[in-house]
Parts: sequence; structure tokens; C-alpha cells
Amino acid sequence: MNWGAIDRYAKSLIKEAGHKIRISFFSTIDVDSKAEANDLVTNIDREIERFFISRIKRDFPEHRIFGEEGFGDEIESLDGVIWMLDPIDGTMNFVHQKRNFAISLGIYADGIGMLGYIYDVMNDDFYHAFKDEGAYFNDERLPVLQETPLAEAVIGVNASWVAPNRRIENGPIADMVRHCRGTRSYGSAAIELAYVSSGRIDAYLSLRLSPWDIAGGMVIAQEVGAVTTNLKGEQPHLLGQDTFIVARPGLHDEILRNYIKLK
Ligand code: 2AM
Ligand code: CA
Ligand code: CA
Ligand code: CA
Repeated sequence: MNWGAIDRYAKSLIKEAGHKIRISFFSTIDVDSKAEANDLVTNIDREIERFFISRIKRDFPEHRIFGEEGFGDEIESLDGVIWMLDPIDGTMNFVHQKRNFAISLGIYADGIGMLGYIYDVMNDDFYHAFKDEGAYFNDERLPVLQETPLAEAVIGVNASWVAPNRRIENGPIADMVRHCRGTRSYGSAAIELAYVSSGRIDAYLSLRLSPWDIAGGMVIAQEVGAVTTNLKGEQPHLLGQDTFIVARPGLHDEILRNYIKLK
């Protein structure tokens, strides 16, 4: 497999898709909701996913695609090469803010993340990584992350974490929020993974993410030494939904050990 060629191809495809998203603001955007009223999807999410799929199927017919909007393949095993794609991560931001959303793509071979991309479309910020070759923010190599204690950490969590939840104890989470330096919530899992990898925040947690939300970001995180697991401390599932945490080394343990009490 010529991974260098796939890397160049994927980068140019993502940039082209980003351009299509930017010009979509000059057309009509139809907003629907999925099973839950606050889970939004637009015609642009679908068009961008179909754009990726048509190109990948044409140029890499043996590869499979696992995409959020369901136009790709039925994926029940991680065998072979799989492009895990979220055409727009942060659809609510896309609709309400017209910024702070990303294209997220991870390319996996037999379950191993080889290439990872997060493109913050409106800021034209491109994060990418090549397994064992390092991670980059635009053309800048990202340094390996150092440890940070919780008291000096800025943590990506959203307000739903402090509301009662059937899966996790609130008290310890409220303690974490009090003991850390600050919290942030960006509304795009991919952007939060990119921010942890580039040292802008120190950890990010979610109670429910899908493979395409994290696939690209996990390759990038891995290259800078960020630790990615589910909230049980295991490798996140890449075939279905799971809980998720990414954090600097040390901080990951500190959060899981002291503040995550699953019910
Ligand atoms: P999305 O925008 O691609 O749906 C904040 O909502 C983050 O969680 C986003 O990255 C969003 O991705 C993701 N997410 C995953 N599952 C979700 C769901 N069921 N409803 C809303 N957001 C979801
Ligand atoms: Ca979605
Ligand atoms: Ca997503
Ligand atoms: Ca999406």
C-alpha cells in the first residue's frame, strides 16, 4: 500500500470538500433532525459525504467507507482499509454559527489508524498525522505533550455532564470541574481532539461518540502522546458508539481514577 500517495490524495480531497462547504453558505441549507430533536443533519452533510464516497469508490475501489450519514458501506469488521468519515463534525455549529465545525477522517488498515485528518473548515486549520511519522498543525510539527496536573488543566466538557445522567455519577464530575483550572465546550468532538493534540486544552470527555467522530483525531492524538480510551479505560470501540476521553498522559489516569464513577 502506498500510504504516501493515499495521504496526498486524502488531503486534497478534504480541501476540495472544505471549499464546497464554504460555498454552500451561498445556497439553501435544509436542516432536519434525526431521532432526537437536537441531533441535526443538513443536505450539506449528506452531499459532502456522497462527494467523498464517489471519489473514494472511483479511485480506491477496494477500500471501504464508514460514514456518519450512511451512504458508505455496512461495516461489521475492521478488516482491510476503511475510511472513517464525518463529513461535518459539529453540525449544530455549522447551522447556528457557520463556523466551529470540521471534516474528520481516519484511514485505518485492519483496525490500525494509519492516517488522521481534522479540517477546521472556516479557520482553514488543517491537523493531520501519519502513523509513526508525527502530527502536524498546518505545516507545523506538533510537539509531544508533557504532563499537566488537573489543577492546571483546561478540560473540554459540555454542560450536560453536570445534569443527572443514567450512566455516570454527577458528584465526582462536579468535583473535577471545581478542581481543574477551567472548562471549555466547542461543540465538535473532532475540534476538541485537535485542541488536545495541539495543547490548547488538556483533556476532552464525551459520554457518547461514534467511530467517525474520533477515528481521525485518535491517529493525531497518538502521535503526540495523548491517551485515548473509553471511560472504562479500554480502547474505544470502532464499530459502534462508546464513551470517550482523550487527555495528556498522567491527567488521563488522574481523571479516570478520581472523577469517573460509572453507574
Ligand atoms: P455531529 O455534529 O457530527 O453530529 C457535540 O454534539 C459533538 O458530539 C459533535 O462532535 C457531534 O457530532 C457529536 N455527536 C455524536 N453523537 C451525537 C448525537 N447523537 N447527537 C448530537 N451530537 C452527537
Ligand atoms: Ca450528526
Ligand atoms: Ca460527529
Ligand atoms: Ca457529522
